[in-house]
Amino acid sequence: MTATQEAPVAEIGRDRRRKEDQRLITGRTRWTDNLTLPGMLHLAMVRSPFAHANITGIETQAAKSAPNVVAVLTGRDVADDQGSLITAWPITEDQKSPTHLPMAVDRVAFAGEVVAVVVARSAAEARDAAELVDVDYEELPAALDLKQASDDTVLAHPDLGTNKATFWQLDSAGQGSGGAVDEAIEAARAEGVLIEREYRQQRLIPAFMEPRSIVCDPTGEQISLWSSTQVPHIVRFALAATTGVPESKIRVVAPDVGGGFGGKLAIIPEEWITFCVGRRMGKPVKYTETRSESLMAGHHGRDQWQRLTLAATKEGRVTGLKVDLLADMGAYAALVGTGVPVLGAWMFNSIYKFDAYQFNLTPVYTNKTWVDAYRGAGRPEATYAIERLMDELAAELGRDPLEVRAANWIGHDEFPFTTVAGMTYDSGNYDAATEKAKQMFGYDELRAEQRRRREAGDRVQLGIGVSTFTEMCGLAPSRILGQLNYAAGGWDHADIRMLATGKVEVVTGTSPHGQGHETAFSQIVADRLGVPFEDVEVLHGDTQVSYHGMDTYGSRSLVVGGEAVVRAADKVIEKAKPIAAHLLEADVQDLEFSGGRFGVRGTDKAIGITDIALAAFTGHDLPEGAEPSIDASASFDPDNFSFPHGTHLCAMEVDTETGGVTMRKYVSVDDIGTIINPLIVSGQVHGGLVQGIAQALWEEAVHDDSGTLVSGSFVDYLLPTAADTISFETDHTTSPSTYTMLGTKGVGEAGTIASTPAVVNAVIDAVRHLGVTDIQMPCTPERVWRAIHDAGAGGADPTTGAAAAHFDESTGTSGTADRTTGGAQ
Ligand code: MCN
Repeated sequence: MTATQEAPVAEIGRDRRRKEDQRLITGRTRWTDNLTLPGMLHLAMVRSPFAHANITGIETQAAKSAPNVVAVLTGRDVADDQGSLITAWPITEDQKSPTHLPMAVDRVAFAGEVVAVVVARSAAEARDAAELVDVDYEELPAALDLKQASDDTVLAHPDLGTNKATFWQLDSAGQGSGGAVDEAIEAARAEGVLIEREYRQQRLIPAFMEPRSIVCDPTGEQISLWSSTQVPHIVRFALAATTGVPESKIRVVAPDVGGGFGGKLAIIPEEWITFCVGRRMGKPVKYTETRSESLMAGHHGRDQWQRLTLAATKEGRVTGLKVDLLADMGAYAALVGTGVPVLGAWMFNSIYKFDAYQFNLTPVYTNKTWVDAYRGAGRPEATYAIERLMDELAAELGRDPLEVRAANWIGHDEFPFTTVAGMTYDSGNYDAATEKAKQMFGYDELRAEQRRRREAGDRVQLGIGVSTFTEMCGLAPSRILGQLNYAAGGWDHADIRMLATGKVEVVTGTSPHGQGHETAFSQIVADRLGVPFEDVEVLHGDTQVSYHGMDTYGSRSLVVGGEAVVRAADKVIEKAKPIAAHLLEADVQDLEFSGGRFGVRGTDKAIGITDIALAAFTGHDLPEGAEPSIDASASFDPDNFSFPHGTHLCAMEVDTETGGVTMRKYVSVDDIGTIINPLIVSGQVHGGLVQGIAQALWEEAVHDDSGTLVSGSFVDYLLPTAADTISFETDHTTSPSTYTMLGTKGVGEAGTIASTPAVVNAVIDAVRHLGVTDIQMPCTPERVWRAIHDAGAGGADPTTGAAAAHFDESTGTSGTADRTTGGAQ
């Protein structure tokens, strides 16, 4: 036992390739759909082709007689078992939430809703037989357009009497007064600058790589459910709450999951149906959705209309912001769907200081698939609005957009800073991130080039887009969630098991689906306990292994789950200390822990923590009263969110004759506090950027007049590939969070939140001199061309935005637009 051992290299901050990569990238893992159990049956769903219809009859005989069909069950057949799927976040006490049965019984409320399920010996036979189920529908008028639906002329659910779920407000002048913001608006109208705009957040589809798949095995002591989900703990809770089966009798396993992006943050009808059918059959059953089902009937994201009024002085100081938001809920209140726009409510003010703010939210039901979290959930929508508005303000004042932002943002010496929306930001340095981004981007040079090209009247014009964003992540302080009527807490949990062989097992309540927790959490534990990175194993995603947890979403896993790991590690050290003192024949007070070893100050006597784990395991020589284990557990509930920020700069070239757009340069400087694994972080930023850029340029879920999803395949829903993007330049600054022991902030959504406005601002900046002040997303060549054409034809309306006046949802043909069109080189 000596203290003279080399201290391990610091793991935190080190580029580590992901431990998970080998099995994930080579496809050697077992996805849910790979699972085959003895005697397993297969399910296929029968789905409504109508957006809104009464079910007047279902004929199942032909399907039942099909080869190898074991059963056909309709909603009525399981009526006694069915309860409404839960919504965890009714945002007000009086929120109206339509009953959401996993299988419709009398009426369907969106195209794709399940009306029956076929059980067969193979998936192919189940699908073939599903075609034979004959459902009689009586079509009803459908509420499809968000704005029209808010007028209640056609009801998505006639029994609710309205499409409006509720009304929710945040008002800096006190609930409902509106005084402060109205005063700011009137003052700006009289002698300042007033920017009034209406922006559309189009509907998006969280198109993860692995479609959802579920296996239920009811044959054991417990009912086991494997699901490609982000939230095994929430699924277990929801199944117990809606089926009456005790939680302790349900095991939910999320094996390796091929992405989620919020789209697997739910208890989905298909999970409930698979669980229910498995129990009824008494045999293992499996359901795997097709890609078409995934796009059509999984939940969608965004889908809002934002009416915005920004008040400022002539000198460019923002004085107030009013937001009136219509949010499409789709047919049902999803798990956290109504809460998504509420998350945005605290972000419209972003990094800017002003005194008057009012946010008015009306969530509206329509006859389309329901809307829930999609990467960023509420925060990208808010960031888009404010970052577009700041550009409009700069344009109105004829000033540089970064200069106008800098004049309004919180100074780095002003933290912690409580915003007009009531959030207290932990830390940040907007000047530093912006300066770094400007240097990397070559901001001044590109502005000079832009001027030259404008003066020369080039066909291809250059635009520069800015987004100086912040977001709140690390969902979430339970206390705040409680105040917001959220049904659960926001804590997370970790167990650390110090094995006798010197290895360390870490159990986390988070449930990664591509984020690399096994690697990053191993790095944290390796540093904290001074053990080799390779000796740490991180377990997750099985409620039997990780009994407590709140899963993965809201960029929470590191700042909540990772902090629980830190605290558990510290408890391990505390537990090991008296044993170390005993074995070293020293006083506890004289011990210091460093590099994985307890040493006696002033001597060379020391003992490694893994030796203490072995000593505890044998129990041969422990101090009086010591447990024969140094394992420890910790739950962590954050005091606050964490507030990453950054500056993103984008250069776009726009062909003024074709409307084609080409990205030339993208620079991001993110500040996420302490970074655990820079390689993982840069992967997260890159992936996030692509998703945000895709909203700006390509993706849109389009329904036709009957409510059928037109962009129902990847031919029409333009999910980008690596070939569609350029090589991004990413870097960071570091303002450690003051709310986490490691100083970390989340990163999983930052790229998506920041990039959409940067890109659209760049496209508009390229053609602003032609009179264009707005182009609705996605900025397809057609929309860009129309905006330029209409502005040139005198159609530009500086108050409402040229293209907004011409935006026609029915011709919103982004689904068939060619993303390579344009050829602006
Ligand atoms: N990290 C780090 N240092 C930091 C912050 C994070 O090293 N300062 C690491 C973390 O340890 C973790 C990863 O970066 O390995 C992401 O961490 P975090 O920001 O905590 O986000 P979560 O792990 O909670 O992941 C959720 C987030 C969300 S909300 C969406 S949506 C999203 C995303 O992550 N969906 C993803 N990234 C995704 N990545 C993949 N591959 N697939 C998805 O579906």
